[in-house]
Amino acid sequence: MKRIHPDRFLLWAFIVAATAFCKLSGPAEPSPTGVPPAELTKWEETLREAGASAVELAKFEDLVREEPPADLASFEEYLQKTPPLSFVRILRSILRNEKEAVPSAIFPGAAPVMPCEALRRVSIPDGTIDSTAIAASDGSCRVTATVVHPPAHNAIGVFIALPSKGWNGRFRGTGGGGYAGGSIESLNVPVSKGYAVGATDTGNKDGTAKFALDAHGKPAWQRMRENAYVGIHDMTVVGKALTQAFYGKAPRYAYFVGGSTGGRQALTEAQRYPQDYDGILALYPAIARERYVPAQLWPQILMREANDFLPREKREAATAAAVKACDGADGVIDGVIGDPTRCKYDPTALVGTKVGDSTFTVTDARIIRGIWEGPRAHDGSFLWWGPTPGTDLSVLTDTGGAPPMGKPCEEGLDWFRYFGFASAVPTPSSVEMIDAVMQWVEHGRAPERLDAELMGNHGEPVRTRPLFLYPKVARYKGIGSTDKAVNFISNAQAQ
Ligand SMILES: [Ca+2]
Repeated sequence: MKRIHPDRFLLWAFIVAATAFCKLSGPAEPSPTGVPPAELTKWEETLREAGASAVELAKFEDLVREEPPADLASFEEYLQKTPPLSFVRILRSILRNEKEAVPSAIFPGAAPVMPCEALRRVSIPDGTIDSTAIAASDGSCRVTATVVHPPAHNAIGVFIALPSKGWNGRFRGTGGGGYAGGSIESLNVPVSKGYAVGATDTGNKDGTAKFALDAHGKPAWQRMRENAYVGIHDMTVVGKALTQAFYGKAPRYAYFVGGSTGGRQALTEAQRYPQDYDGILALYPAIARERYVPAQLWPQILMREANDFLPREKREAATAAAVKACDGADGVIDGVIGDPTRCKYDPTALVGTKVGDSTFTVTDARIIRGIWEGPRAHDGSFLWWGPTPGTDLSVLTDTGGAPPMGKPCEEGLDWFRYFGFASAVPTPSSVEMIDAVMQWVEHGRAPERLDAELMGNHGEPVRTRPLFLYPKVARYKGIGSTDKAVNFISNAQAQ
């Protein structure tokens, strides 16, 4: 089974998606079976130079240690292709998410009403309990179950963790990443915060896309449905039943938290099984895969059709010009465009400018405009969105060699790199967002704003910035540090 470290949705999704993408263009390299100590030291030295602290390096070692040997090749490839600073930011994000608070107990003093092993006898719809065990690491009761549905009878694995003490009265479902439905590892952080928590492999045991075809190469529709939404619902039903049996009380609230594939699972849960959860946090949902994955190739198509492969200097010049033109619209010149969707900069302004060894041409400007606009059909109709002006285009439009040629595989890798951490833009932590969802569900207070943070070299925020409900955006008050959220208001307040 594909393993995912808790709160590693992003990192994991990058690796799987990048690997899957690259496999389109060439055969995979065989996997090594471990990381030699000298190599590990080399990686750590690189990360230290990029500003990683001792705590962050320790977390990195944990990640490497927990990575199954079969996945190390893609992990290594990811490390080599990711700018070290981006990887350090991922480590910071993981550490930040582990700081989630323990919510107040809804049933103070609630305790198990039966031993963990007695859960073997609980009956669950369409399934069986396979095992129960007390986890040595945290003392929680761990249950594995299998759910099957006719006519295919695929085995959907369900993993549940129940705190032996300090249950906070809530159930939490967790989602997956890439093609994997979820993993046992994602139980660890929530159960340590007192949640009864569940995960599922959705029947996709190896975490690849192979499940989509049957042994005869035909679409395996039932397995696809189980991976898409049935498995998450099954996990939720089983998780709630076991929680009720173990504590003698149903959970008062249920939450689902997922990012990437987990974010897509979160949205589809809300649509198909609205009774399952009281609150759902859908982080960076990877929806419409059949459109966004091909859309990554659009810049390469534009360059190939024009036979004009833009060197890095031209892409960077266009990005820098867009940032320069639109940066101030949010009231502060800080290299961040507050609302890039409203940036209407036209790169035609660069035509004739000397960039590196060449001159920016009309064709270059047309390609940049087309990239920002996004894929369009032959008749000009909309297919998908492009990256907004100001996006680092090196990530989407990679070229190499002399004369320069397109590098689609790199582009695919970099797309995922871009979505995560390639920029210096502050992001809200999932910890804060989970709290916002709980405040909304349990106290009826919907979030008006979230405070985003950019983490510094020692794990504390170096820049905070409010995020408002769209279409509101943050505006600088004009006084005080531009690195402090308190000095920003929404554009609606400013008017
Ligand atoms: Ca700005």
